[in-house]
Amino acid sequence: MKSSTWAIVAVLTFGASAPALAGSYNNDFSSGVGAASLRESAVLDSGSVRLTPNVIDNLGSLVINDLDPGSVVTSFDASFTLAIGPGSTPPADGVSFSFGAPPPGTDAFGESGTWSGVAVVFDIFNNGETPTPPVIRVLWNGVQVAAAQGTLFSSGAFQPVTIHYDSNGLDVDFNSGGIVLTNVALSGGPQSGSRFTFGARTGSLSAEQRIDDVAISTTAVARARPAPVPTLAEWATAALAMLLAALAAMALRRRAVTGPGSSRRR
Ligand SMILES: [Ca+2]
Ligand SMILES: [Ca+2]
Repeated sequence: MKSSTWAIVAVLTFGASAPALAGSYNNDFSSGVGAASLRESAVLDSGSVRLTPNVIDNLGSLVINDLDPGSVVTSFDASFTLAIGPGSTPPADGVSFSFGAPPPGTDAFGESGTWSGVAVVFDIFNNGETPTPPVIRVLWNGVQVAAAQGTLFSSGAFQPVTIHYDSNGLDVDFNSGGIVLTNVALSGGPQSGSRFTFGARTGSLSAEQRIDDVAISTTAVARARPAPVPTLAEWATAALAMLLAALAAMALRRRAVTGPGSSRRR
């Protein structure tokens, strides 16, 4: 059999596998936010994104466009730097990194993240959370699934954050080992249409809250399963059925012309 025939047989027998897709967003915010949008109090300022100023009652978000339209993200790597401060005493309220569905329209959101999906919450003010802030909390569809306490306020210095997700779960590293969470399970994984976002809020107390040097890369697979490819046996069965039908039609035609029951002889 020729190699091209073997290739066709292989595809018919085993089906074509879905190709891996990939998306990315990289920005040092020296000249705009790129394929993303700023909401409410968030502004491009001094080469970074200032999500909130050190002023009470502010809400600001950066929403990155869908990196993998129509696909499901199966793993991602995100890194950025986070600066919290100056602020009031105590400072409030915190910053979120999310991969989920942001509110529709242009509404901003704060430290609790998007309405669905995963949110990594850098919570600097105690609203009664457990454990007590300052704490990094991981929310999955709004439910806390992991948390680790540590210092988050940095008096305005940028500190590195890395976040990794794959089939083993979510890993978070704040300030090069300062606060670490590993293999946090996200049951069911991200949904198609999820977007990477940052949010921050101030209330009756405040803090300046900034992000910079955002780098995100994904791997993804197509959401819709391709139509099943018939197997070789199914092709053979279909071909045999067509052949039998053709033979039966020919036999009937012959009987109609020459057979004893032919209407021509009546
Ligand atoms: Ca920058
Ligand atoms: Ca809080």
